[in-house]
Amino acid sequence: MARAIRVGGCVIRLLQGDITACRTDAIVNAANSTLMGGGGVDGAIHRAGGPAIAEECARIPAGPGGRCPPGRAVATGAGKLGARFVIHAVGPVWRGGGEGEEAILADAYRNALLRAVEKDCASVAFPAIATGAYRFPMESAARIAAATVKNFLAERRAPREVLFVLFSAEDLAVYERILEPLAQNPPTE
Ligand code: AR6
Repeated sequence: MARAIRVGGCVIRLLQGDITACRTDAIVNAANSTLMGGGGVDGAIHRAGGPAIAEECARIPAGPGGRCPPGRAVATGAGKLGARFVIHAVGPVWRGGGEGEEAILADAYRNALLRAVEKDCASVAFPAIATGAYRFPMESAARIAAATVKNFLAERRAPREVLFVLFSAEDLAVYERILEPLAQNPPTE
């Protein structure tokens, strides 16, 4: 099963665990539009990173769609985390798939990658955005995540390393299955 694939000189890797332990340049947060924290991975990131992250989020001006509407992403510092930045990306709430959820999820990944490139990040860790409280089906979310990241890396050749960090062995297995056919040129290490 594929745990890593190469794309345009970059690598996509799969890991199981807690994303707050990642020492990548950036950690992506599955946030909500208020950017004021919540449960799931968002709660874990704010707890581990400390209050500096929420303080910085609070200074981001809120528009009609909140500080960060679904599909968008904003970068802040990472407080006490081992990363340099947290990139807060907001996924769609799953409402059956007829409300543009797939396109919004792809936008969230693309915009998070754009923020990472702007901040010169060589490595970025993603959780499975929208697959928890927002109920996006894991299989379809994994396909969108893998395809969007792969296309971005093929075109931009950055960031050099993208990790997908899955909380459960079951979710990791879904990603492994989806990455497998994309692994035409697996790394040798
Ligand atoms: N490390 C890696 N993955 C995790 C972790 C962790 N520490 N904790 C949870 N996951 P969710 P969403 C996985 O609910 O669906 C929040 O309240 C989890 O198993 O965190 O985008 C926000 O404030 C799941 O696969 O995010 C928003 O209101 C994935 O992370 C809302 O939830 C995403 O689950 C966002 O919902």
